[in-house]
Amino acid sequence: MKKRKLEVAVISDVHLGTYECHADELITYLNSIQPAILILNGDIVDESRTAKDYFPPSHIKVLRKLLSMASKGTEMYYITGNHDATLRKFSGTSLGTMKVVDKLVLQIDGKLAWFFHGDIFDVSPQNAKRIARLGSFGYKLLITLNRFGNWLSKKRGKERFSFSKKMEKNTKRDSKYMSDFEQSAIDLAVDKGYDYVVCGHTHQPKKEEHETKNGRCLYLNSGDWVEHLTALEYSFKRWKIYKYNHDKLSPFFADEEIKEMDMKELIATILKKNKPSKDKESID
Ligand SMILES: [Mn+2]
Repeated sequence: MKKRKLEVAVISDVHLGTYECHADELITYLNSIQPAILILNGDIVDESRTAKDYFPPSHIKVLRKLLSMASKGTEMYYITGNHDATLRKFSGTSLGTMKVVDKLVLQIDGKLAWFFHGDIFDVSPQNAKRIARLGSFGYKLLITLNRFGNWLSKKRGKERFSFSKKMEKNTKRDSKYMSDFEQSAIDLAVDKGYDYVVCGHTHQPKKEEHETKNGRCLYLNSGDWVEHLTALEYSFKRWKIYKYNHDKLSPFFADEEIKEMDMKELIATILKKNKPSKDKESID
């Protein structure tokens, strides 16, 4: 079966380990593409999930599929989100072809694309923008502030991570929050001279060109695999929102190879392919 060749594919907010995650549809999608670069833009595994023992075979299959793609030469970036924040401890490390980062800058066809999950704006988009202007230090500070918010709500006897959950349930749908989120991302990106700013977190797939007094920027959001089942794809020098429910799929075929491969074998294959990075991400 022919897979669609893509230069870059971006998925986010998969929330593996929750009942709401559409893992089967995601496997079907991943089986239909062959991206040179795959960016996992946060909240792929949901560590704040309520049902701790829920991690069905289809969810494990997604992880295996991702490892298999990495072992077959797809350059992969795992950008941490608020639901997989444990991984932030490993930021800057790499497991062979898979790199764990908090944010990423790639040069694509001469344009600069800035990727980050977007939870740094939970503090308040306006304040976050000011702090994020402090560069790498500001970004780390925002992550710490959000973690402090989670810790505080836990201390007060509330459910763990209720802070971010509350943000996602009530505030994200709030159109003021949404427009502040997008505007802050765009303003920061324009400041830094980036052509594209690519987020997740809001679960709202979007592609929108913005012009500010300081410059232009394309805002992109990969949506989610909970409700919208969307991804971002870059090929033929343009970005496109892929919608599972509307776009034509390459017919599904079972990836027998993955089923047979055992986890240790996969990790060994990835580690063997450990090659020096091209330093593309060191721009910021
Ligand atoms: Mn998130």
